[in-house]
Amino acid sequence: MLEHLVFLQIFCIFSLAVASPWNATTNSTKPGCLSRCGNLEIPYPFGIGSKCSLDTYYNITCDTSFDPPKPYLVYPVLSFNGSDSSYEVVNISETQIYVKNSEVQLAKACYGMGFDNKTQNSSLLLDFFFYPYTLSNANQVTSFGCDDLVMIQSDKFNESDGGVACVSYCRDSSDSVGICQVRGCCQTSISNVSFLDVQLYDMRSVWGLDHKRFRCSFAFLGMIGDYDKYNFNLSHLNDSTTFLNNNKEFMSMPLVLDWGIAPHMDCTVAAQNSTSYACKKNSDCINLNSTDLGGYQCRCKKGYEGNPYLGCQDINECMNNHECISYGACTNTEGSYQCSCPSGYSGDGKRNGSGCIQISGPHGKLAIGVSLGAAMGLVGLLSTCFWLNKFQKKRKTKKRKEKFFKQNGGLLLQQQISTDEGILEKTRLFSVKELEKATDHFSESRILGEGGQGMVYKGMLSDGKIVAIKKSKVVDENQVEQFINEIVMLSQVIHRNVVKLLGCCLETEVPLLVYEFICNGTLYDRIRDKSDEFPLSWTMRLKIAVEVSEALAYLHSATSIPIYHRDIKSTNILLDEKYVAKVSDFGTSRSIAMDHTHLTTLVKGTFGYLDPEYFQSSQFTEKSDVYSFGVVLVELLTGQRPISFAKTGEERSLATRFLLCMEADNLEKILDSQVLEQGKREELIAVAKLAQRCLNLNGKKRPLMKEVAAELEIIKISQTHSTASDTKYQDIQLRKSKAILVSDDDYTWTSTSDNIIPLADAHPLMIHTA
Ligand SMILES: *[C@@H]1O[C@H](CO)[C@@H](O)[C@H](O)[C@H]1NC(C)=O
Ligand SMILES: *[C@@H]1O[C@H](CO)[C@@H](O)[C@H](O)[C@H]1NC(C)=O
Ligand SMILES: *[C@@H]1O[C@H](CO)[C@@H](O)[C@H](O)[C@H]1NC(C)=O
Ligand SMILES: *[C@@H]1O[C@H](CO)[C@@H](O)[C@H](O)[C@H]1NC(C)=O
Ligand SMILES: *[C@@H]1O[C@H](CO)[C@@H](O)[C@H](O)[C@H]1NC(C)=O
Ligand SMILES: *[C@@H]1O[C@H](CO)[C@@H](O)[C@H](O)[C@H]1NC(C)=O
Ligand SMILES: *[C@@H]1O[C@H](CO)[C@@H](O)[C@H](O)[C@H]1NC(C)=O
Ligand SMILES: *[C@@H]1O[C@H](CO)[C@@H](O)[C@H](O)[C@H]1NC(C)=O
Ligand SMILES: *[C@@H]1O[C@H](CO)[C@@H](O)[C@H](O)[C@H]1NC(C)=O
Ligand SMILES: *[C@@H]1O[C@H](CO)[C@@H](O)[C@H](O)[C@H]1NC(C)=O
Ligand SMILES: *[C@@H]1O[C@H](CO)[C@@H](O)[C@H](O)[C@H]1NC(C)=O
Ligand SMILES: CC(=O)N[C@H]1CO[C@H](CO)[C@@H](O)[C@@H]1O
Repeated sequence: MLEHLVFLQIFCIFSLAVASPWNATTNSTKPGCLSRCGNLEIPYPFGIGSKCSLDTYYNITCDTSFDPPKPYLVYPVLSFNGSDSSYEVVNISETQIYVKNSEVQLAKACYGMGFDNKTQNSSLLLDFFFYPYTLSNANQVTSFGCDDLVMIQSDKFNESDGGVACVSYCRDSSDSVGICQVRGCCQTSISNVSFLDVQLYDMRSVWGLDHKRFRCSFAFLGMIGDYDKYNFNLSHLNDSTTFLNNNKEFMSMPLVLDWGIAPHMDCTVAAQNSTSYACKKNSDCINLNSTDLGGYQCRCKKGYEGNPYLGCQDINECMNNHECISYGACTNTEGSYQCSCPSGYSGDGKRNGSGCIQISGPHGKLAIGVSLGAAMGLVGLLSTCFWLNKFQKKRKTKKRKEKFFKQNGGLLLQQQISTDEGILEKTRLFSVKELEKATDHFSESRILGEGGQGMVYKGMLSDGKIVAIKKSKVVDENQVEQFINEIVMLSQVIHRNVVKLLGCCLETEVPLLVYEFICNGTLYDRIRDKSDEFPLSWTMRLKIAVEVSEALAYLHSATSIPIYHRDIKSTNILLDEKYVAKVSDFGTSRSIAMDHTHLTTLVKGTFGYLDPEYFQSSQFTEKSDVYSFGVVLVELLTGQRPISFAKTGEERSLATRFLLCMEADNLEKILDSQVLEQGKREELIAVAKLAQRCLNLNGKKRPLMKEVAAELEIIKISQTHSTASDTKYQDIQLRKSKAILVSDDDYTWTSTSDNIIPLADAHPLMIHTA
């Protein structure tokens, strides 16, 4: 019986197998062209030699000096030393091409050169803008180093758009082994782009901190996951040659390119020119929406097979006699086939159609007896398959659900629930079914955004409630811990300016969190969306600052155990329909009870908001949240991004630029023009000074969050009470005596105009000199 089951399952697997896209038995190359180089088949539009490829972009050379021979893409890629080199082709699929060239995929920087002449800096720059390739989102940039920043720019034309960054970090000098996602390594995924500029910087010099630990840092472009399995010796980071020689694997990883035809063109436009149109006989054209450039691909029509770029041939469905119920009754037609039934029977005769049904009379029954019997047997077999599969699936699903529940910290949560009944009250457990229904099976069209931790989907529950569902990107124990952490954390918090967690689902491979849906997007987007009908006015900005500071003050001091958010940034601040701010994303948050006095942890957070003191000491304090909030305040004042790719050196950091402007008595240089227009100068100065105190490099000198909230509240109240709306910001001069990054407590300010601003009573905070 058991063998039968095994046999049945094997049969089932075979009957469900899918045909490979490139059919090896039909010609996949142009007549007279080589079809393979070494072990790799080269299908048209790619081709070896002149006239064998569609055009020069798909031209491949076969280097026979290797054994087996190696194919190369002729399309030249500019390597860092200025000479042309090309990609070795590893594999070609219907939509993607896997290539490698260690020179082009690597960026390195060695600091304090001069005493070591072996090493040289190199940068990583890829530009496919005019070529039919894009970097697939299966790639990522992995950077190796201690205290190094990798900046990734993916917008060819606008330096201020499309930039991301990550910091590779080592905790202390006793660390000796680097491991991705743990120490000495950071990774950043890239979405489908045609341009990439990767640069390495020394974090310590950006912040003026003390000496570097290792001299070199590296960044590699490769596929997600490829670099995760290797450990490396951190001390090898002192010398470029040593590091590369000891980690040869890093140099041989391929990257994936999505390929298509004619970037900057879609099917409708392409089809208008019949000479250049690449989709040949019996094929369909499909637009490539997945790339930032457009372009198209071709596919054989249904009922045809072959290479769509050469022309597709009719499939002779009758060849193997599998399609029709009765033997010999199959007629192949162009793009399809027909089956006939013996006399006395009607129907389409197709196995997967209505088959043949007896009309009447005992003769017909006999005539078709044999084949009908066989067919019945097959139907029986197939239906057994179906039920067997279904049964197996059901059992598997149940087992999987149980496994996931455990793996996802369901037990951890249950434990928490048993010790704290409050969690159960506030956190609802959703079933997978319910959430799949709510999100259309996690359809791509429902994606709201993508965070460091995972995807966020929009969904509608059966009761009509709109929710946001967060799904972790990878199955990783650390992330599971963060998810459970977020559940426990948020179930303790009730505040109108903190996003509400409705419940979670632990039955899936990755745990899912369900939140109230906040409709007006992130503060980050609202600040920059100039096209917006309702650009954020100064009054609204101030209101948002008050709300966020109140939420943080509440987390720091009003909850039973203090909670540090640890990832305050404008993309984690959501705005609802009334522009009420809601703080979100508590994945990295910690309540202080979990880890008593100091939170000595792996540095987490987003560069640009990261407290330099925390970076240096690895000790997260409540003042680290204050620093990050200070950066958000500066964003509200200036409308600029926390890191700028267009600037160089320390100017890259908005916080530093802001502090420099404050020191140079030049606040108006950096303020957003709309803020300058709408805000009264005393308000702007007060908020700017508060931001400056939050950004003090010395955490002890930063105000407490509840002090920040109180000061902002007073500024807001004085704004509403003030009637003199025409006292606009004029030439403000800020004067400061000490060096900017050391202390900023002793400000004086004067105005060049005669408009002496009333002191003390109306604006007591402006003369704050703690
Ligand atoms: C490839 O084409 C041949 C001949 O047309 C056909 O018999 C075969 O089933 C096809 N193979 C696949 C995998 O589609
Ligand atoms: C396939 O290629 C071979 C060799 O180039 C040629 O002889 C043959 O006619 C081609 N077949 C088709 C269907 O194009
Ligand atoms: C492909 O490259 C080879 C060698 O570089 C060259 O001789 C040939 O003309 C090229 N063909 C096309 C179509 O660009
Ligand atoms: C540039 O790098 C390539 C690839 O490593 C190498 O073959 C070539 O000799 C180098 N050219 C110069 C001028 O250094
Ligand atoms: C090429 O890709 C195909 C399909 O993705 C895969 O089956 C095959 O193993 C790959 N070949 C190599 C050499 O990586
Ligand atoms: C190499 O890069 C580092 C960091 O960007 C820089 O400080 C150094 O001056 C560069 N060295 C050379 C020789 O270009
Ligand atoms: C190494 O570089 C330094 C400074 O750039 C130079 O003075 C020295 O002569 C170089 N040494 C060698 C062996 O090239
Ligand atoms: C670059 O982006 C900025 C801000 O998004 C925008 O104001 C500017 O017009 C853009 N420049 C170009 C050339 O697209
Ligand atoms: C790392 O490399 C250094 C120098 O090559 C060596 O002394 C040390 O033992 C290595 N450490 C480990 C953990 O392999
Ligand atoms: C059609 O494409 C061919 C080949 O790319 C080109 O030479 C020709 O100018 C195009 N015709 C039109 C009308 O665009
Ligand atoms: C591409 O975009 C068009 C229109 O924007 C849409 O109709 C089509 O379904 C999309 N195709 C894919 C494969 O997503
Ligand atoms: C699959 C994917 O990430 N597609 C994106 C590629 O880039 C374009 C434009 O940048 C986006 O619109 C797609 O959603």
